[in-house]
Amino acid sequence: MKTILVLNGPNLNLLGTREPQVYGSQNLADVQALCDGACDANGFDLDFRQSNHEGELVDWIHEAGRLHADGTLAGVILNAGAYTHTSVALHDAIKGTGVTLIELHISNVFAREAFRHHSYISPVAKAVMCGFGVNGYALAIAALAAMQTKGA
Ligand code: CA2
Repeated sequence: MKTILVLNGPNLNLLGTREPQVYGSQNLADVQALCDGACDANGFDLDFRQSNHEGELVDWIHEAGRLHADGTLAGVILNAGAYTHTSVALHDAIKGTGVTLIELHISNVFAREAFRHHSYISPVAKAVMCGFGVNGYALAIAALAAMQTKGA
């Protein structure tokens, strides 16, 4: 059974504590449980992590690249939080490993402030999802399952 690595960036540990109109009322543990159910339903193991530190996220992308090359990792779902809009380091890490990665945002970033419209992740991501709320995580897991089946 292959693993899906779900990575969450800065401040996502605060999910459910404020801005429910933007991010909903579920917390990160709820999101992990949602991902667990979606991985069970699609025949994946789940590895779910969160960090407020850019370098730690870079290290985890490198680790994912090794596991992807070994054939034990189906792909990465990355909600890089605000690092989406700032991090050349994450861009380079994803590009350098060649890992299959879905960029995910809970909110529709294009309906928000202009500084959220640019992403350093999108050019090196396999696909980009935003605006589906936390249910986007389950949709992204189903999308990775479909990619495995169709070899996309
Ligand atoms: O919509 C998303 O998932 C974002 O990646 C969330 C980031 C934001 O910087 C991106 O532009 C879009 C922010 C995550 C912080 O989330 C919090 C939620 C509730 C309370 C505090 C922080």
